Amino acid sequence: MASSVTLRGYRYSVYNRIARVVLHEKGVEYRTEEIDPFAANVPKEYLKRHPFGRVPVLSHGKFDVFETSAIARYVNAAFEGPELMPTEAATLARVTQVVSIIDSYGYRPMVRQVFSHRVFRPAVGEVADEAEITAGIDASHTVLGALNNIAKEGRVLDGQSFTVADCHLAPMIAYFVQADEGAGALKAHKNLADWWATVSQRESLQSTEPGLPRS
Ligand SMILES: N[C@@H](CCC(=O)N[C@@H](CS)C(=O)NCC(=O)O)C(=O)O
Repeated sequence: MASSVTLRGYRYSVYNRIARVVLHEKGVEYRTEEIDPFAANVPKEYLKRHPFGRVPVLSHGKFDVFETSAIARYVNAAFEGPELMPTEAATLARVTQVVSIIDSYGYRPMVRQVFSHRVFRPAVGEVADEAEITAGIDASHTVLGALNNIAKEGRVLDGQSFTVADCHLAPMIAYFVQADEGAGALKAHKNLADWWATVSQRESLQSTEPGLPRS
């Protein structure tokens, strides 16, 4: 029987990968539909599901949901499989905080500036802007420092527990460290680097590796 779950997204989107990591961790079967949000003509049908034209959107039967942290929490609650949302108040606060930190302060500098300019653009034959990379690395230090403090405290990002925070952060770090400057910046934050060394080996990360396009 065809799966009732569809993930519409762009193969190289870090947010698309977050949703995929959650689906893999929960053991949910799903089909994918490729939508490039950067293309000139995003299909009108897609914009009905996502009025902001971003990716991804998850559909479960007739139920559609966009915003990746909502997708992650929905998948966690709607399906069997390991529990990815802690209930203890302080631990839950840390999970929410990690997701919010990386969305609000990390995605733009670490993915859109550092990864896109150092790794993705050259892969598709576009020119990298060194000033963007420098600005992204400068901004990443505060983000990595805050996340390192959370990892050091040990409620989440300890390399043993596995929550929505790990699912959300890991694809961002995976892109960031593909740039030498990103890998160097992470090294300065020992607890976070130790977390990454463990989490990057998980099956859900390995099997959702998007690779790079060819120019
Ligand atoms: N707040 C959204 C962010 C999603 C997002 O920004 N996705 C990027 C791809 S990684 C996108 O669709 N970008 C298209 C654009 O910026 O026009 C979420 O949590 O799902």
